[in-house]
Amino acid sequence: MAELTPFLTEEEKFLFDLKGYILFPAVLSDDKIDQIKDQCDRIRNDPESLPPAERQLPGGAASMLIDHPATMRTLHSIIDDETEKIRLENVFLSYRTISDGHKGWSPHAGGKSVNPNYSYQYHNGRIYSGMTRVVWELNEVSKGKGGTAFIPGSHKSNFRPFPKYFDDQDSGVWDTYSCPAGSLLIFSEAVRHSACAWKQDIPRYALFFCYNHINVRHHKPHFRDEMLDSLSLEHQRFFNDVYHPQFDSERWRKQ
Ligand SMILES: O=C(O)CCC(=O)C(=O)O
Repeated sequence: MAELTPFLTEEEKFLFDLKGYILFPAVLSDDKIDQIKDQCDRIRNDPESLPPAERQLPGGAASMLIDHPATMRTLHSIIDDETEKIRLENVFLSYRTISDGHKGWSPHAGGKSVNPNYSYQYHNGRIYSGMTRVVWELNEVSKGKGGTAFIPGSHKSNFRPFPKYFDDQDSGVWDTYSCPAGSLLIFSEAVRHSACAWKQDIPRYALFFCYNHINVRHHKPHFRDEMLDSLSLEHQRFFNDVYHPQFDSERWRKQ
């Protein structure tokens, strides 16, 4: 993988702002993909074969993704440039097969919002994104065969409700992607998006990490203490409670 710049390049920032999502192909090595998939297979089929702390994501091998440099340079560019102001509030595995009967198409979100959860703002040369999904595609995805679909730019659209006819998968306003295994997809929850029925012989194997600004939480907390306690201190900080870190300072602790 080429050397990463500490923040998104001007071109990457432009594309994320324009579309509301960005794809980085082939970020993870095969070796790392295998380690994480092995953990996920065991969670699905044989959780007892893992130590208790690794039976919940993002414990165990998956913890290497919590602050992966390719994620952090993006989050530092679109949520906050200080790591301590970024939270990780939800993680799940999206495992889909061609025959699992998953409902597939389900467009949601989109449009400018003053709701802090789904907030997406541009101000003075920088992006302020609220809830942001970081998706690791651990298997290859072919375009139109089950990756997440988006209406590019819809995080900034003004008219609502969204006209029903544009929610049709064939309306012509939707886009999606193909990518090799180990690719990284990052999108603002504010962009209109949808799951798609999975149409490939290999399963969808995607890990969804949901980040947000430290002052906001959308999901109900569900992480178990034994998993959190097993993480390094650098990783534990992503699960801090929802408050501004200034209250950790000596001055506020004395009050
Ligand atoms: O399953 C997908 O591809 C999309 C998931 C989704 O809709 C979401 O993360 O809000």
